[in-house]
Amino acid sequence: MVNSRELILPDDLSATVSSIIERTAVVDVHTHLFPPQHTTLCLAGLHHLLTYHYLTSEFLSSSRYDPEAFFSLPIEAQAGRIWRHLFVGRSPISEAARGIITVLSRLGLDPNERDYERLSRQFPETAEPAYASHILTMAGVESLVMTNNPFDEREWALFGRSDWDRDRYHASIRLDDLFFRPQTASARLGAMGYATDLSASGGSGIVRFLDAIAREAEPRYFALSLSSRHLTELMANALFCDVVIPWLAANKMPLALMLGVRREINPALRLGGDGMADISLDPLEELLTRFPDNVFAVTAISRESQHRLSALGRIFPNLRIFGFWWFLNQPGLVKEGLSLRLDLLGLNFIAQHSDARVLEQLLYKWLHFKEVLASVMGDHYRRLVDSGWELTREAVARDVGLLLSGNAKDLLRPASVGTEQ
Ligand code: FIX
Ligand code: ZN
Repeated sequence: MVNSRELILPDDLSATVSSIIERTAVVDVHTHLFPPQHTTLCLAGLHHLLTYHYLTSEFLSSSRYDPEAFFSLPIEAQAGRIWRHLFVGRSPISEAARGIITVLSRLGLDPNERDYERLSRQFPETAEPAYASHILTMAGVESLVMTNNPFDEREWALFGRSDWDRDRYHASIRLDDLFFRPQTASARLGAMGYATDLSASGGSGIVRFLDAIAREAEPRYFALSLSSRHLTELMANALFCDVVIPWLAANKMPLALMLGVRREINPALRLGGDGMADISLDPLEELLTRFPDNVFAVTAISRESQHRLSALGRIFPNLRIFGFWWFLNQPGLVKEGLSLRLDLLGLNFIAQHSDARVLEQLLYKWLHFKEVLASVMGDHYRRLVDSGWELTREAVARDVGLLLSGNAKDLLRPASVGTEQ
């Protein structure tokens, strides 16, 4: 029997769950953000918010504006056109468009200002460290994980600097180029002094490379974004199965798999032209079975994959499910998916990642997600209480803490790389 003073009264349940969720700090396991010290890659401000690829593709597909002509405009002209078409000519009803309205409101600006030049003059034009830290704090983001491509020299330069906060900005190493753009990877490996034939001498070159980049970046995981067909191909790829997977296991380094993307289905739209692919989770099931000593953090993009993914999460201890990715990150689908995950997995998943590319997106992505989480958790707790369970504030805070940060911290525990294998 729980001390009755700590119990949440039925009438207070929804409000209590909402306020606990609102105040709980999050660990954001997947973003495309960079620390503000990396001035060329850290994106912030209204022009970048409005030219987010979710919005450029919504604009280009609904306005029929010529993509090439659009992308040749300066960024402020692109942003102005998007504003006038999606925010003045119609209501900003899509999730990405509503996100802009949430950001403006949270920053104390008037989202009903129709004149883009006037609006953009009011928007903070800074990406200074103090401003970035203020935005993270406002968004309730305790720490976040970047996406770091070791084959992109400009991005990788970050790790040559020591003036940024490694406790708040964690690295993750994206291996897409290694497996899906081998020519780019080989060229860069050659430039860094590694053998360009990756499988040469049983993969010892790539092991040296993995050791070196992991020591430099101190990543919390390695990652691939891919389709199920790609994953099937990887299961027959010696570099993947005999070199990379054993290296990850030996170094206790998780591999994040972001499943279901098909790149460049409409290249004219640039990043906004990437789409969704096939949905079979057969190769994932095989991977989880074949490599029980590896930890796989998985998110899948399609609604159709969610049921089986959750079932796999209950069956395989080496699978950590995270977030609602990209085309799936829409309030209706998140609501359905969260409810399914809570029903099948209890509290054993990482509730969300933001995928933010522009600093201030953290403000809307986490707020919108927390609204849905509060409603779904509220319903689940109500059913539990109706069944006779005594619920306390402490229990809710503990559970929400697991979903928003505890399970993420467990995945992101630092590994020490480079020790004898
Ligand atoms: O591969 C990824 O990490 C994707 O999230 C991105 O490629 C995609 O462009 C994106 O920003 C989705 O939200
Ligand atoms: Zn991403």
